[in-house]
Amino acid sequence: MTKRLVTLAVASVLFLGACGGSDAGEPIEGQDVVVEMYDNRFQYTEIRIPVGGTVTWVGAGANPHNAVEADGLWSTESVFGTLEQFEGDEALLAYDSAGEYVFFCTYHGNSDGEGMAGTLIVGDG
Ligand SMILES: [Cu+2]
Repeated sequence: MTKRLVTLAVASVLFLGACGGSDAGEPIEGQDVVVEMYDNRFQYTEIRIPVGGTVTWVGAGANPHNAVEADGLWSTESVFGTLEQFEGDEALLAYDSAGEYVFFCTYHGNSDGEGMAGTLIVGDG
């Protein structure tokens, strides 16, 4: 009985640690990356993928969100059909050109990389 209670307590601490919002701004790197769009920030603000890699942009908040490249080179609208992605909505984009791209949410950020925004680095940038 005692042992079980201790296990539950540890699990609770881990759960709080994962959901405490301390992951804001952490970088992520991978071939196929999933990035949740919270109210009102991106799960990751620095994303690195190889040329040919993908990012799945997932709505994960009560507000509508999107990811738009600062110069309009790509956006989740192109595959999702609208700039309004809500909780559970997914837009998968493949990136075939190396580059360093600033992206932002048109509702909660701007093309200067302020507010809900981040940087995607494809290949060597
Ligand atoms: Cu947003």
